Amino acid sequence: MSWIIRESGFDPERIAHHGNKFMIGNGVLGYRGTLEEFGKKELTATIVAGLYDQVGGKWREPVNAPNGLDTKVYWNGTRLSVFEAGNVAAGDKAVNSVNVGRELDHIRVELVSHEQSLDLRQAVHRRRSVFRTADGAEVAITAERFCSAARTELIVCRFTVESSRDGELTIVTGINGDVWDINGPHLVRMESDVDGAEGGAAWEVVSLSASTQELGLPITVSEAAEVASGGEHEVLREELSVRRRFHLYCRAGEPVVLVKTVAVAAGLEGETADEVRAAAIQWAREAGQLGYDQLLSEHAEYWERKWSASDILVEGDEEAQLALRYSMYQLHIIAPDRSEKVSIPARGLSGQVYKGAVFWDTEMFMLPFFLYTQPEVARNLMMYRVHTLAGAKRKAAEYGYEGAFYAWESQETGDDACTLFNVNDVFTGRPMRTYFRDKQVHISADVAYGIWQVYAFTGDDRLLLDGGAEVAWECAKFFYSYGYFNPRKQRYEILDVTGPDEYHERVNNNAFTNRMVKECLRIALDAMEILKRGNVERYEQLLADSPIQPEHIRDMYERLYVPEPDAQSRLIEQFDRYYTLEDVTLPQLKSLMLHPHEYLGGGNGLATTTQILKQADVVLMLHLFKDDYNSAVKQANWAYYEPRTEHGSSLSACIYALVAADTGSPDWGYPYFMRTATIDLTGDSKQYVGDLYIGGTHPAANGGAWMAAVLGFAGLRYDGDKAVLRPALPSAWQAIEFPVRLGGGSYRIRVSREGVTITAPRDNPAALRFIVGDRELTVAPGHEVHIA
Ligand code: IFM
Repeated sequence: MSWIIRESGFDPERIAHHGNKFMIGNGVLGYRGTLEEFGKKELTATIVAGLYDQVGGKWREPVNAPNGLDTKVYWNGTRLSVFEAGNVAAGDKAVNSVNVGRELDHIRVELVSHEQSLDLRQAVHRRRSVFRTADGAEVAITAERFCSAARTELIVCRFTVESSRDGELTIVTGINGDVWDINGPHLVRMESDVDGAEGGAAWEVVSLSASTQELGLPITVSEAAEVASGGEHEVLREELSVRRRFHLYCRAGEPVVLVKTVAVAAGLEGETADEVRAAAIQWAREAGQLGYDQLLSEHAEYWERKWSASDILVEGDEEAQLALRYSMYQLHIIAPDRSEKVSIPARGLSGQVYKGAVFWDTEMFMLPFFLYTQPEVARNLMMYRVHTLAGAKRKAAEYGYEGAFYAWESQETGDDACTLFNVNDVFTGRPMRTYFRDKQVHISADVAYGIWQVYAFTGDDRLLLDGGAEVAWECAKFFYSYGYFNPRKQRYEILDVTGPDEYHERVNNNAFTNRMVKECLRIALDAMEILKRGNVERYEQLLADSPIQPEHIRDMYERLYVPEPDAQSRLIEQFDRYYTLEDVTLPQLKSLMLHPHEYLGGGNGLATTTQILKQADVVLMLHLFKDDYNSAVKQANWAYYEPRTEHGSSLSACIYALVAADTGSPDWGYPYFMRTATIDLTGDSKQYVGDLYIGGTHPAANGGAWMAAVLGFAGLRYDGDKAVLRPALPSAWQAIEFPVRLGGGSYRIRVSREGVTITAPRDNPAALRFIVGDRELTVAPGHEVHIA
């Protein structure tokens, strides 16, 4: 069963895509899948979770740390680089992919072969490039790297050069502070230093230290490097870099091995610059002393645990198998498994796109994967919302509302990084007024929903007592102050909002938003009861002096309008007067586009006056509240909205897969599942909105792939009390098998064409009730149950 993602040949046009596809990470650091000789033009990036900066009035975004893997190789004085090989040949950017394996007499270096791969099982990135040099030597560069899961401050790289002839080898390696920035430069006062005798001691550590512009936070990247076969070296210090130049004599067939241990430390918890620097030096040196094999083995142990908690087997569909595993890999490398101060940004740790901000993507699309496989990570994700409550309260106050209005684009404080002009018009270059920040109020309900999911799923009220109940309560207060009581209809309404479908801004009574608000109000009331029992003092503090009391929230809950399915058509109108919009087909609408990147929403967008929607909206509601709607309603709405959905957001396809499976049509859902699961493998997603670059990884789609497979095709649901399985396998699948954590116990579930098998290990704390089809059964610790 495959665990390897591989690409052969070098194509400069695919550098940005491969940077995403071959990402490595450990939840604290993300390192793009670029090559060691690459620099800022190739979008090399080392992203530190939770470290943001703003330069002047530009967009606030994550800091790209100095690149500690920067390495260049020279053979008898000639540089070996996938670029140099092609550029010397013809100066044509595309030439390298064509030249692989071809002899050209006018070039000094030929790229004989090139391969980049990712071992998903151990989260190790590899590259191998073979060059033929002017003296006829074949020189192979092999490098492997990982972001240590055991030591989250560390990136480790083993770099090997082997030649078919003797020759002079020079390796220049170190830390490059001249980094790619979208709205930078973020790092100032850059200084290099060398700890340990220069050119002497084996564990001499070089460092590059700087501080961020806005908050003056210190950051240091330190590197210990060792070449096993010795040789001489000197330290090269420049304004924005520190490197070592190793001079070696390379004998034919005898590999030269360089091991680099790179530590990245940032003062996120108030550490001083000296403390940060000292820590980075110590981490890099200690890791260097441990050696590559030891570091890899402790890292691999962590990954073994991650996979044993989550790996899915799909029988009969190799492509789906690999894509699903890859989707989970992408989630694992960005999961904050040791911190509750950060959550997962919409582009993971793949760069500065979308300001490195956390959206509703986390709660609605990623949380389920963690809930069912590593509930402790799910708790961390929601604790991030507890820690950023103050920012959400500031935002509500700024708009004149009560309670907590969570940031549409949230960074480390919870203040909103989303700007009022978030897209530029491609025709005029002018910023367009968008209402993501002001009007996507459903974000506060999504946060409350996520908190309740963790509580209901784990049965553990600590999250609620540790601030979760307060978050839900403040969100409910926000909606009470935002809502409108319609005296004529004697009901509360939610007016002037943008639902998930961002092409229709400032609409009234968006069905999804109203239903989510109702859920938020219910959650707040229940959560406050739990708080009252667990911490009456805090409960009373929250209500003291508050103009909004539980009876107000209850009244709104009972009388809030949620659009219902029409009795005849069974359709739910997406928002008031949606049906009056022009009913064009998607191809008709697209045929009117004058620019491939023009924004279809906003004041003047082509979709705004039509029924074309950007992403699943009503259909998402049908998935989240599946018990409220019968199959006929789900089918009717799926059939109506599906041809009208552009899937312009990577959050859309998985929802259509889920609802198709739910209504017993998994083969309708399968193409949507594949689209979701392969998004970061194919790179087939929008790269621009207006002139805004939005490339990067797609964690929400990665989470959506897991949801479609496990919650959709295997049909699993757990409500904190019982698990329900209603499988609907796509034709291509013979079986799906996966581990889950339910109610504090571990289970292995296999759904095949022959039946369902559930296995519980002996050390599970208690038995659990399952409903499979129309059968009800209990799976006790140490038992395996098969239902034909
Ligand atoms: O959160 C999404 C939104 O729903 C659509 N635009 C992109 C955002 C980040 O993924």
